[in-house]
Amino acid sequence: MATTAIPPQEETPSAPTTIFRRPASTEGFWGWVTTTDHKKIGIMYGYSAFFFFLLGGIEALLIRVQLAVPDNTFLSAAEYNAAFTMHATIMVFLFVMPMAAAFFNYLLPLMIGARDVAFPRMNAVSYWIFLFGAIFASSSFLFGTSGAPVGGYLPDGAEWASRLGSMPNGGWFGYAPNSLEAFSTGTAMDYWAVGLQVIGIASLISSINFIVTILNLRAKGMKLLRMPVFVWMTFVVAFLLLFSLPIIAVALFMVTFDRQFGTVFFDATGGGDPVLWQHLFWLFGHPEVYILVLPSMGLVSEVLPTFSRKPLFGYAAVVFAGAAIAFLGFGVWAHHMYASGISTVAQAAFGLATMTIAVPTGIKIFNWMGTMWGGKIRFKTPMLFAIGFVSLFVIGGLSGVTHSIVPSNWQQTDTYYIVGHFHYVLFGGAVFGLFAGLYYYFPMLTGKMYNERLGKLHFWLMFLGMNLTFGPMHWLGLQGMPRRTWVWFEEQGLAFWNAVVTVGAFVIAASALVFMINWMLSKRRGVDAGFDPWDARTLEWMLPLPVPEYNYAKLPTVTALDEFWHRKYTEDEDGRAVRRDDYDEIVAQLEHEGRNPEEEIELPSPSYFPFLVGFGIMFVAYGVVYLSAGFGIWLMLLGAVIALGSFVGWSVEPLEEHHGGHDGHAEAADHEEIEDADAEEVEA
Ligand code: HEM
Ligand SMILES: [Cu+2]
Repeated sequence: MATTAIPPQEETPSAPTTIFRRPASTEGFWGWVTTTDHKKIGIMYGYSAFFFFLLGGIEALLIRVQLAVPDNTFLSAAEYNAAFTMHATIMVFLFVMPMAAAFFNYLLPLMIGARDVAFPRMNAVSYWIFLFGAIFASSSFLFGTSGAPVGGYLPDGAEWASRLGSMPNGGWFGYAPNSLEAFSTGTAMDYWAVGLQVIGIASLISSINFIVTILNLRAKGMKLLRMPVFVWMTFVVAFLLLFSLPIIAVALFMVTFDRQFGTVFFDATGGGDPVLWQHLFWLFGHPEVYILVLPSMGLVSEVLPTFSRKPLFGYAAVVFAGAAIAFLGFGVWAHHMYASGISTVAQAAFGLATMTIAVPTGIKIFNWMGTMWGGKIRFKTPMLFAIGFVSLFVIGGLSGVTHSIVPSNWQQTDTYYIVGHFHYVLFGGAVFGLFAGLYYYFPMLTGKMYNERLGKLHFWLMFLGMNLTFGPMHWLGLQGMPRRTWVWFEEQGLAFWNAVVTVGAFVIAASALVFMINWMLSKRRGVDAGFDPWDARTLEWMLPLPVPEYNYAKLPTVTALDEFWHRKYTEDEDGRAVRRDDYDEIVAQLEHEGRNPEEEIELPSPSYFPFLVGFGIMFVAYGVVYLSAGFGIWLMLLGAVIALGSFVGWSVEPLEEHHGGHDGHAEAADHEEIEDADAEEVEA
C-alpha cells in the first residue's frame, strides 16, 4: 500500500521539529475522490446517507398525504406501491446502515488509538461500491419499467399509471411470487434485487475491515474490555453482517435467476417454493434489525455516561447483552411468518425464542437507567436524544413482545400496528440514537459547537412528531387498517387518527429542517469548540479539534476503561471523582502534543482505484438487469474490464512502505504490548 511519509513538525528554532506537508492530491474534489482517510470516508458516508434520509422522508410524506383522507387519488396504486417500497429500502439500506458506517469509519480508529483502519483502500472501495450501488438502485426512477399487477384491485376508472417512474414496488422484503416476472413484469424488481446485492458487497467488505482493525490495531494497553461500548457494537455488527449478508446474497441471486433465466427457485408452478424466499429473507432480515439498532445503542452508551458524569453502569453487562442480542437474533426469523402456513409447533418455538431477546435488551435498558440514576445530568441535545432513544425504544420493544405471542400476532400482522411498532424501534430507536451521535460528535467533526437552542427545538419537534405519527398507527392497526394499501374508505371510520398521523409526519419533516439549518449555520459560524468540550471520558476526546489528518501525533498507551477520564480525574477519600491537581497542565499538554507531532507519521496514500472499482461494478449491475434484453452482456463486460483492470492497477500501485508490509500502519502495538500495558490502574 502506498503511504505518504509526514515528517515530524518544526516549531520553534529551540525544539528540533519538522514541517507537516500534505501531498497535493489529498486536497479539493479529487482529494475526496481518491481519499483513503477513514475520517473523510466517514464524512462521505454521512452526507450520502443524510441525502437518502431526505429522499426516504419525502416518499414517506407522499404516502401520508395519500392516506390523510379517504378515497384519495393523490397517488395512484402504482405510485403508492413504489413509494413505500423505496421509502423502506432507502431508509434501511441507504440511510440507517450507511449513517452507522459513517460513525464506524470516523470513530473506530480514534476510539482504539490508531491512525486508520487495517485496509484503507478496501475501506474506500466499500464506500464507492455503496455509492454507485445506491445511484444504480435509485436510477430505477428514471430507467425502470413495470407492468400492472396481475389480478390486483383497481377501483373503476383508475389506471395503473405512475408519475414516479417505475421504481421497485414489491415491498422492502420483496416476497415471492409477487417479485417474480409473472407478477412484476419489467425491470423494476431487477433494480431492487441487483441493487441490494451490490450494496451488500460494500457492507461485507467493510465488516471484514472493521473486524481486522479491532483485533489488530488497538493501542498499547487497549484490552478488549477496555474498548468503548461503541467499538464493541461495531465489532458485533460486523459479525452480524458477516453471517447474515451471505444469506440474502444467495436469495437475491436465486430471485435474479428466476427473473432473468427462468429458473423456478420460488415459483410454485415450476415446483419451487415461495415460502423459501420468506425463510431466506428473514434469516437475514431479523439480524438486519439489530444491524440497524446496535450502532445507535453503542452511541447512546457513549453519550449517557458523559452527560450523567458517571461511568456506564454495568459496562461488561451492556457489552455482553449486545452480543447476546446479536446471537439470539439469528434464531427468531420465523416470527415474521406465523401467518405463512408454518406449523403450530414452529410458531410456538419461534415465539418463545423471540421473547428471550427481551432479556438482554432489558439488561441494556436498566443499565442505561442505572447510569443516569444519581448522576449530575446535563440536558444537552445529545443527552435529550439519548434519553429519547431509551424511552421510545422501550415502547417499540414492548409492542414487539406483543407480536411474539402467536394469537395476537395473527390479529396484528400486516396491519398498521406493525408499522407503528417498527417505526418506534427504527425511528425512535435507531434514528434518535444516530442524532444523539451527530450532535455529540459535531465538535469533533467541525471544531465548532452547534446551536444548543436549535438543537433542543429539533429534539422536541422530532419527539412530538414521531409520537404523533407512529403512536396512533397502533390504534389504526387494531381498528383493522391494513398496511401497504394505497387507499382507505370513509366507512372504515379511520379519519381522525389518519389525519393526526399525517400531521405528525410533517412535524418530523419540520424538525429535520431545523437540524439542517443548525448544521449548516454552526459549521460556518458556530463558536469554537476548544478542547474536550463535553469533559468526556474516552480516548477520542483527547485529540485536538477538529481532529488532525494523522489522528494521534503519538499513539497513546491505555491503562483503563475510560482512559481520558482517568487522566483527568482521580478519587477523593469518599470515592468521589475529583479533578487531578495538575488537570490544566494535563489538558494543555495533550492539546499541544496532539497538534505537534514529533515523529515521522505514515499515512495511507490516496488512490484512484477504489473509485474506479465501484464505477465498474455499477456497469456490471446495469448489465445484469438488461441481460434478458440482450444488450446487458456488453454492459457487464465493460464493467468487468473497468473493475478488474482497477484491481490490477491497485495491486501494482507503487509501494513506498517502509514498515512491516501490511496495508498502512505497521506501527500499531502488537498483541503482547496491547495486553500488558497496566502501567497504573486508577479507579475514579
Ligand atoms: C421520516 C419519518 C417516517 C415516516 C412518516 C414513515 C412512514 C411510513 C409509512 C406510512 C409506512 C407504511 C406504508 C404502508 O404500509 O402503507 C412506512 C413503511 C415503512 N417504513 Fe417508514 N416512515 C418514516 C421513517 C422511516 C425510517 C427512518 C425507517 C427505517 C429506518 C422506515 C422504515 C419503514 C419500513 C421498513 C416500512 C415498510 C415498507 C413495506 O411495507 O415494504 N421508515 N413508513
Ligand atoms: Cu424479526
